[in-house]
Amino acid sequence: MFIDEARITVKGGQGGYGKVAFFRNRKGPSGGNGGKGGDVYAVATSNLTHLKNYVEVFEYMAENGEPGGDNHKTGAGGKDLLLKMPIGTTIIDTSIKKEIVLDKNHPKILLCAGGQGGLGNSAFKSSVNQTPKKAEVGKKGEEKEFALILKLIADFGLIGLPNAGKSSLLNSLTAANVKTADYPFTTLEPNLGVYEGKVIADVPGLIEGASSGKGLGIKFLKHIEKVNLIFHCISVESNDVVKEHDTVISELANYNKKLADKKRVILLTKTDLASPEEVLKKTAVLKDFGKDILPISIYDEESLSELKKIIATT
Ligand SMILES: Nc1nc2c(ncn2[C@@H]2O[C@H](COP(=O)(O)OP(=O)(O)OP(=O)(O)O)[C@@H](O)[C@H]2O)c(=O)[nH]1
Ligand SMILES: [Mg+2]
Repeated sequence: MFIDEARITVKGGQGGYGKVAFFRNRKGPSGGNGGKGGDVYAVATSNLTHLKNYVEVFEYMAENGEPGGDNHKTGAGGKDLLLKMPIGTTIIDTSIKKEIVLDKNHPKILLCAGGQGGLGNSAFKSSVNQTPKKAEVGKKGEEKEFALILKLIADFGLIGLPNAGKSSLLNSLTAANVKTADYPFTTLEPNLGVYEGKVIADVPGLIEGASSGKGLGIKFLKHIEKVNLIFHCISVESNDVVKEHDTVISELANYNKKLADKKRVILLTKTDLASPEEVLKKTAVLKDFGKDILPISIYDEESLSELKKIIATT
């Protein structure tokens, strides 16, 4: 399970000043009310899988309302601030310990209301005071502290040797934008992405001996223990796809036999780099290891839609 936590301070915008103004020749007050301060909302998005933004920036405030104008004109309201958070985020108001989960039933939650605008002097006109010089300051917006907690369980796991193209696939399938590069161990920590509400985990590459601490080790495999299906990525560039297959599976088994026995689909990756004959040959060889083999390339939309179909129907 991936757990992410953050603590943020949120403020609604302050209401605008009420205005003191008079019609020409002082025939009466004309000052309008200040505009309302903006509200702050949490809004669910399925594109995000982490709270990193809220660890980096932890103070948020909506826009203030504009002051009132002449001719009874009310000031413009401050813009609401919408904080996008991953669907499934638990939001806890720390002062009252009230918690609510951002989900399909609650996709938009008011965190802090903006303050009401101050009354302009027009509002204070009375039988005894035809020319009031009084106006109000806008009310302050609410200010609260929230704890955010996100717990995600991966539905699918991408595994394979370093450089097999795991992260590139995650980027192609989801809105994740993780680093990919043409050298081993580009990925140092597991990454998550979401496709159609399903969580896909990309874990660092496994090498021979990973279970005894080589490379980045295997501790991150705990994050894919609960997946429904493993995608085992093997690059078409590999000279010995069988050896590559066995190396990774034996490391999985050393970590946890059950994980090695989990349902798997082998993805023969980067097929654009080989001739169709070579792709066919390597696909045939890998058929011995499972009935589901999918040749794939991030540059071949058709192959990606096949993969998306598997994800959508699993
Ligand atoms: N031509 C081609 N290159 C690809 C494809 N998929 C990935 N690559 C390239 O292969 C290299 C490795 O890709 P990554 O996605 O970083 O591989 P990884 O399995 O995540 O690697 P580690 O994080 O090191 O374990 C990068 O240079 C990618 O641009 C593909 O379908 N076609
Ligand atoms: Mg990677």
